[in-house]
Amino acid sequence: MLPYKDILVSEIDAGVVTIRLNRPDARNALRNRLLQEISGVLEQIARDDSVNAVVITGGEQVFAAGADIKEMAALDFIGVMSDPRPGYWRRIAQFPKPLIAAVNGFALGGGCELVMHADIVIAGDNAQFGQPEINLGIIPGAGGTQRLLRTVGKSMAMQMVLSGEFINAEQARTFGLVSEVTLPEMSYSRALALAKVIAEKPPVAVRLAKECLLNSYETTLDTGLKLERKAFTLLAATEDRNEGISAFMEKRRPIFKGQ
Ligand code: CO8
Repeated sequence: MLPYKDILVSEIDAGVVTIRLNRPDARNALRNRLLQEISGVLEQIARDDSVNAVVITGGEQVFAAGADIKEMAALDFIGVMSDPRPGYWRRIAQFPKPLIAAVNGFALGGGCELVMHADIVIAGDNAQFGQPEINLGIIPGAGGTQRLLRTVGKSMAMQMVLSGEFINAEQARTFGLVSEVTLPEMSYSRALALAKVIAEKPPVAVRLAKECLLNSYETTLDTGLKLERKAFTLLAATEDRNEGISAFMEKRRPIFKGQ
């Protein structure tokens, strides 16, 4: 992997790479460079068959404090119009492999939106999630009015976006923003363990399952069911399906090859 400035990227470990946000002095504020690095490394990983899952994490007290307010404050109307950030976010959203977030401390604004780009979220019990953009006279701009509503429902999304108030880890779990709450010192190891479990599964099936699940945001039930059926049928042509079924019959562990 290339050296990065705003993120730390681990070596590949059992098919898993960890991306750690690394701007502690700015509370991991998501300046353009940081988002560009995340989207760039994810694009690289998407093409790398030896990586099957990614963990993204931040610091012990702050996952990410949102967009870099100092950087964005310099942008006028034209600047915001031609901002490259939506392109970075789109590329992160298009990452086809499982992305698991381990979140401790504050995940605010763009930080909370980055969490919502993850497929699974493990939170330390000190985590706090919020969309405080309203306090700056703006609104969320990377999915905070759309993904948040689809995730936590209308009332809680309205409450968070209109009041700017934060919710804690347990509330986030209750409302479906995170799947598990752990002790803060356990959130990363739990996310990594989960990523390793998923990395052992047949990669093509994992990829299609993710695609089908995410499609449920975009389509009607009928269209989603058709897409699911097509993906299900497609998997009948894979060697890994034969291997999975043979291994079950032969009472042994399957060895998946991603084919
Ligand atoms: N952007 C830029 N710098 C930041 C940010 C940020 N989002 N958050 C913190 N910093 C910087 C601080 O300015 C400070 O820098 P310096 O040492 O040079 O003064 C340093 O990080 C440390 O910050 P604190 O002293 O505040 O650290 P604490 O540990 O006391 O508090 C918090 C941590 C609670 C995370 C606090 O820093 C905070 O509330 N940050 C802002 C949170 C926020 O409002 N996020 C939403 C951002 S808005 C967004 O994501 C969407 C678009 C934004 C466009 C803005 C256009 C005007």
